[in-house]
Amino acid sequence: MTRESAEGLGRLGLGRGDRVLWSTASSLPAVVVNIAALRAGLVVVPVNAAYTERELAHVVADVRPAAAIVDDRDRAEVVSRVGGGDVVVLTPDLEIFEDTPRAVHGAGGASEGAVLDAAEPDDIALIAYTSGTTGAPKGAVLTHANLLANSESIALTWRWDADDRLVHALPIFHGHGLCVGLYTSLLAGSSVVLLPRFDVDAVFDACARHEATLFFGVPTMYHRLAASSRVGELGRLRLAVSGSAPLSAELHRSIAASAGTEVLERYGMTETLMTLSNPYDGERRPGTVGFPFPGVEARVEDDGAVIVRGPTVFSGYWERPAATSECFRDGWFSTGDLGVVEDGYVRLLGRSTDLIISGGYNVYPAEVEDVLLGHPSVAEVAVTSAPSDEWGEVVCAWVVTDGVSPPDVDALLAYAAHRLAPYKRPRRVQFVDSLPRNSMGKVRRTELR
Ligand code: MCA
Ligand code: AMP
Repeated sequence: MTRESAEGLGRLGLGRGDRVLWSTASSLPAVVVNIAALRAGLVVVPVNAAYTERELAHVVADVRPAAAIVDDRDRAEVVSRVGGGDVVVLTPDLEIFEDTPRAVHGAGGASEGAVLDAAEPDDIALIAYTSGTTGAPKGAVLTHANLLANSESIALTWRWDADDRLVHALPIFHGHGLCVGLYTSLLAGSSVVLLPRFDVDAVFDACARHEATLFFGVPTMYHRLAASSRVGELGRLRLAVSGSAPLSAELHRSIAASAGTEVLERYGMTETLMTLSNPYDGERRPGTVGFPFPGVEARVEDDGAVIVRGPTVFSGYWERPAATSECFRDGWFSTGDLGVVEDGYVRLLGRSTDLIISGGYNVYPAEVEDVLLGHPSVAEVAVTSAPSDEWGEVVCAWVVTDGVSPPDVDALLAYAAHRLAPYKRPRRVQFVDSLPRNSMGKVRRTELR
């Protein structure tokens, strides 16, 4: 299937190094075309399918794709318009959307019988967009060697083999669902039950019906699974893994008590892929992310900064040399996370940046603030997080109005909804007379939290 799909991409004129934006819900054709593109030496650019026009347009303008694979007409239209009419816009089945070009003016690629899998280890495989502290998402450039190192070390550490079966309910366009879930399943030769979205009963049903051995989730998913009367069914799995956000020690222990399974918590980032994991054998210590994966080195510096180095770490941000050099020192990548080491286990303590993690998705306050400031009645705004049992953190906005228009939460949220993906939208809006600032004029966020 992936050969046919790769040949289809080649016939459109796509060739090695061409960038293909890929933004779809979970489906088999979407997975097939992703693998086909990698086999043909194309660069896949995964994009969250919940992005609004503003967010999608930023990626299109930044990465300048030759083609895009999307599964709805609205996104097809945005890509085509922002791409200046040069982008071939396709469904995952490689049907061309109306009013978009029918061929790429490029080098041309895999025609029938062409050699696939010719990419070199240092060729770019993915450009994965991740929010920067400046508010504008940057593309993390990951090579084939990065993806392979990631999947090899995961498979080794978690004893993943061809007999395994993963119930996959994560979005496929982020590192967790794509590089950990899908690519490692393929490397291990195991099987995947791909669910269209996360739903508690659908997960338990799929685990039972397909005799699954593996489930991976973000803590919000475990929170919901733990609240179900069926939580004990998690105990039938060989391994349940949590990542992307902190799993509370309390939730870890409650699942152990009710299902008899110790969730294995691991840590990673889009830029570094997986770097730390609790052990498969031995104590899975609640509230910690364990030890470095094979081949990865990790250190906690005197100021608590977690830095990592190894074959899974990316080569830099797409066309942003300054941002790239800022986060590397002597070959070590500075994660922005803070931690301590206890008996060799790394315990994460928070972030050195203002990043908010809601349900496993990253939200940068600066991006939300920039958007809200665009509303005509907003004079000043600060975005912070509030703790939430279900989501980990939720987004809160503190707003000073222009003093003319009356505060109107609904209008502000409607404005945000047009410009921000659902997980970035404020859950709480508080109108205040002024924002607390230090002598430099910087907002003191800790006072607002
Ligand atoms: C959905 N909503 C959210 C979130 N997700 N709000 C805040 N934070 C979120 N994460 C909105 C919905 O749009 C909806 O808004 C309302 O919340 C309730 O939706 P609900 O149906 O309950 O949510 P859901 O669709 O079930 O989604 C929850 C989820 C999802 C399944 C936990 O957020 C999710 O799939 N998270 C995983 C993210 C992930 O894969 N992160 C990996 C990136 P309204 O009511 O307005 O309609 S990190 C990574 O990849 C690195 C490498 C790593 O370490 O893993
Ligand atoms: P992303 O940039 O979307 O790949 O998210 C990476 C960030 O998610 C990391 O820098 C961490 O802050 C966070 N993260 C990932 N796994 C964990 C974990 N197990 N515990 C706490 N934070 C995590």
